[in-house]
Amino acid sequence: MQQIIKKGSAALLTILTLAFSMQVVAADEYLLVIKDHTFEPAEIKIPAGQKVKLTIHNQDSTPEEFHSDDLKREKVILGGKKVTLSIGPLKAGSYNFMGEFHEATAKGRVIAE
Ligand SMILES: [Cu+2]
Repeated sequence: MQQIIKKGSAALLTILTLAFSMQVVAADEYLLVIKDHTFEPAEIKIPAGQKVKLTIHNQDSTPEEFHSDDLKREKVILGGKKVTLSIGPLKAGSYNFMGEFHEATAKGRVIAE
């Protein structure tokens, strides 16, 4: 009986450890949606001094180019597709980005703090 309990606690510990590491991964990942040639959200806050993943989901049917001189990133995302970029570690500050194919409406910024 006691052995069964021990095995049970080990399994529970494994589940908790797994859940914790998954949460850490999720916290490092940010989602940016392109819809109607705009970015949602237009402002993304990330921790300064830390490398993060930015997943951009283009929900429009036309291609868009995520372009940022500040972040030194440039990536074409086809209609309906997702792309994951890694950004940072960044110094505290504001970093502009835009959709180069729809500059008039597709604008946003990353705030590192
Ligand atoms: Cu460009």
